[in-house]
Amino acid sequence: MRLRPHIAAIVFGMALQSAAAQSPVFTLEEVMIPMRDGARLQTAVMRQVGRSEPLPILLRRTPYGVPQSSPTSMPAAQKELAEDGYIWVVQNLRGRFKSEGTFLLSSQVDLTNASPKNVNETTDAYDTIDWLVKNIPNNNGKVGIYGVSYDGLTAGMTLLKPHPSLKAISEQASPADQWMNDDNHRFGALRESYAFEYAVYEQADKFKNTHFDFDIYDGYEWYLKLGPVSNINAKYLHGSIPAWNEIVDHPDYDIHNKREAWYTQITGSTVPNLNVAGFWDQEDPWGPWQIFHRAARNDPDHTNLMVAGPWFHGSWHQPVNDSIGLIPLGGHATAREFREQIEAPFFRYYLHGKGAKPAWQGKMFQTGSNSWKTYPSWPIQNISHTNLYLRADGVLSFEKPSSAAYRAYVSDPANPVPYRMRPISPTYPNGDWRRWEVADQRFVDGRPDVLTYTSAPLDHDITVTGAVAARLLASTSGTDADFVVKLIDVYPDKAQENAWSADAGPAPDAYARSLNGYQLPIAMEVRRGRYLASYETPRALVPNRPMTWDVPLREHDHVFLKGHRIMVQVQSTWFPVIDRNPQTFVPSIYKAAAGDFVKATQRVYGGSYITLPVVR
Ligand code: PG9
Repeated sequence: MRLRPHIAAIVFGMALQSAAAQSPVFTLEEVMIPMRDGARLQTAVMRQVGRSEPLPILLRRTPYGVPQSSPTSMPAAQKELAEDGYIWVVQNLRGRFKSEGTFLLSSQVDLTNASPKNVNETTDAYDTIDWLVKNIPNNNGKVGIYGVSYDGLTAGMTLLKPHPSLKAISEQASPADQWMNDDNHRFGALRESYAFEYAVYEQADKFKNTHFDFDIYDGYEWYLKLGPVSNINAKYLHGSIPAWNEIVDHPDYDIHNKREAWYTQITGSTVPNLNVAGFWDQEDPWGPWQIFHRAARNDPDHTNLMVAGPWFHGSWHQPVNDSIGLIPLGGHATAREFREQIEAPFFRYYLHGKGAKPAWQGKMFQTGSNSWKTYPSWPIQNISHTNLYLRADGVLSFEKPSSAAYRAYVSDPANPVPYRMRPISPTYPNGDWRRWEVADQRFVDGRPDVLTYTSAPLDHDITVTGAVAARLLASTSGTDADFVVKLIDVYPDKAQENAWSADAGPAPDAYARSLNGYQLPIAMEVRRGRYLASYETPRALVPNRPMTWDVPLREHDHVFLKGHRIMVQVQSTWFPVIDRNPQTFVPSIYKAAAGDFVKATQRVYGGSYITLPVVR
């Protein structure tokens, strides 16, 4: 069958290139693929130069734009896969760039509605695959879909109604529930800077990714001057960004937000799926685990796999990943190792029929020990749930304190704790956003509104593999409040030899780039008081009444090494990644007025603890 280009075909001719090194590695054609409702989606089809045998198709669906030309060397993210050979297909989602239709920025799927007008990312993927296997010459009839983040979401959503030719999925850093714990919120607490900047990025202009033009250099200062969240529309967007309007119109876990949680419709491992998560993913650290756990409920053929490593959002596709921020990984190039030893063999088996079926359920790069671990099943069973108690004297102890004495601080929305060191760069493009979750927490340690609890230096390694959680016994003098809990690995003061001599001393900027005394976050999370009793119906807190605050801290695989100390920090603001809680209960924080934001006194009681899944 012939490939029929509907838009100008871009074909790269070898004749135009003088040196072989300059030759494109793909031929590239652009096609418009029709969907069931008639909308046509802009799609780039790339064939590896020099590969003429029938090949499987590897599809990626994205809102960020398709390639307009071929690279002259194989991109790092594709290199290992390209050795097996694929027909690479990249498609713009409906309503993005030249793709027709409307980009809703939505993951709603109604599986009960068979109307051709009922279109969503699941049906668009289905129709695309159907068209590809019938129209792309020399394909072997097998299709894989993969991608990171939004691209991963569109991959994951194929689980709901897979095309029969879809033989393998790799959902990587896909969101699962935007209200509960992915990009836009953490258990209903708004990720203000991210949600706003992302909505503008994707919905301000169909034909590009838009960067909001900040008129103040430091993001912390910009958001503080902005005032209440309602000013985003009042002063800047004026209702022009539908995704932002949806966020502020639906503050609670209502029907709309529940419908967005597409993963709840997963019935099992309908197609082999390699789920991939980063332990320091600053955007979607939660979704892949939920997708994995849902599919694991019905996985008779053991085709639902979970991989996680020391990665930022998608950094497993970077050429090199031999450290996480300043933290070295024992000489491992974890990104390349993942692609070479996990990702490529997975697609090789399911799409080329070569190699062995993965005989494990989980593979994690465990930090601290800096080694790959293979788990026949996940979560692992040989763990003891071990509590570490927050004592009123600031000590973190394995022994339960006999007294419920408390520590207190005043949380002031006019002076919130920054979530990363100022000045804070915009989320896009580049800047420091990607790395903030590994930042040394000494930048807030000692603030009067941050409580720090520290253990004695460990006399043996403690391996934490599985779900971490905190349970605070805490109160506020207000009627609403946030509590943020951070689990931190504190490096010894002499963790490493300094790279400078005693006589010459450190070069400018070198001192802070040592690991000595480094406070490395392992897990961090926020809970919002109004949602303690119900996510659907927010309730006011009773001033000064101690309550149990359960703070889930996600799944991890980390060794706290002998000589290190374990630290927990507690605070009530985390700005501007989390919007400020007025600390006065209001029906919707997104409609709060400046006068609603008040200081509050928070107390954290001695019975509070963090539970670690310690490997026996
Ligand atoms: N984290 C981004 C995103 C995915 C899905 C929905 C909204 C945002 C991304 O990096 O694609």
